[in-house]
Amino acid sequence: MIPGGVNSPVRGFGSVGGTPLFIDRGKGSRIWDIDGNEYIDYVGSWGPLILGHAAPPILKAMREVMKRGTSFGAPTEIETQLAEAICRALPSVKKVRMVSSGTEATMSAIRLARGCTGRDRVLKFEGCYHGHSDGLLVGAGSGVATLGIPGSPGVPAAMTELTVQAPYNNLEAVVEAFARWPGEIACIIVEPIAGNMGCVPPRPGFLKGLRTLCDAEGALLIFDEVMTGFRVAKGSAQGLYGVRPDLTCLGKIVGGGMPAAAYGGRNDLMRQVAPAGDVYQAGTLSGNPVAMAAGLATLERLEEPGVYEQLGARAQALAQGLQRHADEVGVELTTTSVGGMFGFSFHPGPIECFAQAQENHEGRFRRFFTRMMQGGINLAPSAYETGFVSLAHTPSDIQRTLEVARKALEAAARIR
Ligand code: KE4
Repeated sequence: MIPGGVNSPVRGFGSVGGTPLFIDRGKGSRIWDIDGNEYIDYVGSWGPLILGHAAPPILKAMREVMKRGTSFGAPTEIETQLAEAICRALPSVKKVRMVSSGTEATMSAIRLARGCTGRDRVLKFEGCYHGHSDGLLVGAGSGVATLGIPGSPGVPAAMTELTVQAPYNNLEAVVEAFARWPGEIACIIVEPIAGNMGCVPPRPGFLKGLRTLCDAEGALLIFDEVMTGFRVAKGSAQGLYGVRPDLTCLGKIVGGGMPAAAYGGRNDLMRQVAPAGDVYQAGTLSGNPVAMAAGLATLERLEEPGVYEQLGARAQALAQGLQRHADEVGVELTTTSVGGMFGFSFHPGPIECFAQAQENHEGRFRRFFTRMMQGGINLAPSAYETGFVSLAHTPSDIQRTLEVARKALEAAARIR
């Protein structure tokens, strides 16, 4: 009934083999498949469920709103409250527009950057994923700044010719791009922590360097914080690293598990978004009250003291435990954690860009993933994703996960 049996490709188990789990329900850190098998879940709907599955404050908030209707296509107080919560948490965001997916958020932010600068080119980084809008679906580049080539059938070359790609963590390639296309690059869009090639943090100085180059070249800096927003710190990655983007894209957590995302930033830029300005963007369900309720309940819980220390401790315990066991069984593994997100790759390290990430041992990942699933641990079914802990994950969840991981790592180590 559904292409590949899934509504989003990465769910299809294409890189790990076998049949995707059909999920029946979730509660806290756990999910159950339709055969009744229980799993400790580290996908968390790909990031949104930072409070855990079926979190009581979110369900309560949604129920309250739903009693009064589910959608009006008109301004509501609750969308304004979520906008205020976002602006309160992110000083760089003075105005914000709600949309319904991260793809919409990045697509719209890029249109705004082009509209405000009058320039057409966009620079992105290999291995960073910003959703599936045509101009951002470009194939992996080479080691230098390259012009984008279509990453999918159906994407015309004309749509990717304006997309420049550079290796992540490589400021020299960015300097070269600005030299090659002077005055043509409208913006740089970057995942401040790359979460779609495994979990790859920025090298010290990388983000600051992008800020400096954008200022020098008259380009705008867009942080795609769809994944990192409210995931790694109270002020998101921009707060963690102290670099102020001109525009920020958000998703996942700001919708609390419901379809909601956003883009926002400097007043002088956001004022140019229709109907205040001429840069057009629209959406039937943008600011949907039920989704706003889920997002607002999530952000309010995340404003409580100690939540990011707890999330960081859980993710770090997991990453360090995996590293320790891998070293004990003698399998090459690189692990990372930043706030409530973590990554691991069957690779000796270092991993600072997509070309390096691609050198991971996919056979070992596949074996590890399968043994973890059989052991009741649900991980992202791809070596190029990031794992997420929630406030519902307990120290005993981590301990259980590491017990299963030790055996799974031994099995992976047996693959040459
Ligand atoms: P959505 O359109 O899927 O809501 O957001 C696109 C997007 C934008 N920016 C970043 C940094 C993202 O990570 C994403 C979506 N992430 C993927 C996988 N990491 C979601 C899972 C999927 O595609 O099914």
